[in-house]
Amino acid sequence: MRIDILCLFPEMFISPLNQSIIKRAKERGLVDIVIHNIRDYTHDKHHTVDDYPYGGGSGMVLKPEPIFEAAEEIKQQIGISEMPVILLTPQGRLFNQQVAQELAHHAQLMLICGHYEGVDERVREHLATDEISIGDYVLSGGELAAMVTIDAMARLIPGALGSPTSAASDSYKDGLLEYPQYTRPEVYRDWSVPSILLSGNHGKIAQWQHHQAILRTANRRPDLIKKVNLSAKEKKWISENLLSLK
Ligand code: 6GU
Repeated sequence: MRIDILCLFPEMFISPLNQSIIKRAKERGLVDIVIHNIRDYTHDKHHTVDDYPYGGGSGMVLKPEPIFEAAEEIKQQIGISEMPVILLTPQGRLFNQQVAQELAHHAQLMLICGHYEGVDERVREHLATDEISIGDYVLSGGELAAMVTIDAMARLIPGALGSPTSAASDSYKDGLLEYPQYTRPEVYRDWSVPSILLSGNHGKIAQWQHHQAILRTANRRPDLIKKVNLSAKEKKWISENLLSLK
């Protein structure tokens, strides 16, 4: 997978993309991330990337020319004319695990990070093929949002994680939050690990974990539990136990 990023602050990406799972995925050749500074595609003496909005108003708007020229040059370099071009913007569709899965299937992606008050509308209309927001809050720019989406995608690429089952057992994979996890010591400050986990009974353990996952989801994220296909037994179990949870 090759990801080209167009942005105004390339330095922001250096540390986050060179740690942990993304670093390993890059080293293994699973993902190639190329960062481009939109400013490098300007032609004037001051390398102008933004201008005042037509119609007035506060803030500046990113000019279309450097963004189009950067995107076109990159497509030409790679040798493909069509690729998904994603504009990171608070006005985009909401990013979630399903969107991460969908995007992780592409061999090439271009991410455009907006800044200031916004991006000239012609970039949305004639260059972007998709617009994504990472949540209902306003960031100073699309760079952090791009990193969030790249992290979520990279870990889905087969071979990126240490264990092939890690991604499959993640929160949200089956629409449920994760069950509680424990490691040694067995007792810490009087707080014991649930005894079922020490029982060696793998069937019972799996059942406990599943029950914890659905209870936790029902408790904390009623919006998510509505979308999960639960058996009549599971629904009954939730209604009986919902109030007993912290
Ligand atoms: Cl993608 N960009 C900005 N600037 N703010 C955001 C966002 C993106 N997603 C949520 N807030």
